[in-house]
Amino acid sequence: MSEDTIFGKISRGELPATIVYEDDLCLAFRDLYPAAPMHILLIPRKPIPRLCDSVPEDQALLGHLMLTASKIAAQEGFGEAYRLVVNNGEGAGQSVFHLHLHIIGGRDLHWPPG
Ligand code: D5M
Repeated sequence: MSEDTIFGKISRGELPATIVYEDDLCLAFRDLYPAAPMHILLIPRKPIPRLCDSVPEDQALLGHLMLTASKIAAQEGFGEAYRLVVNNGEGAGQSVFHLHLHIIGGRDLHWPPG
């Protein structure tokens, strides 16, 4: 699992992305292959490969991601019905090994997910 992923490159400005939010700790951009009409990815700048690789020192960062996701959902007009998804590991569908939150909305979301 390399630390340098496409999301690391986007974070450093080496690959293009449609960025909708950024601060010192994280940035958010539109998913290139949206699973719903509204689909944004929120990543920490720190290259944590999977959620399960996070450590107690990441507590404030993880909290910041959750609060920022809520802020982005409001800013981008998701309304009150949206979903946050973290795929942890290949078996769960993770394909980019740089922690990211999917913010998904703009259509009816069913449960359980596939
Ligand atoms: O989610 C990885 C997500 O990353 C998936 O929804 C496609 C998206 N993706 C892949 N490459 C790009 C680029 N270059 N820009 C924006 N979005 C991208 P996972 O949970 O790992 O399956």
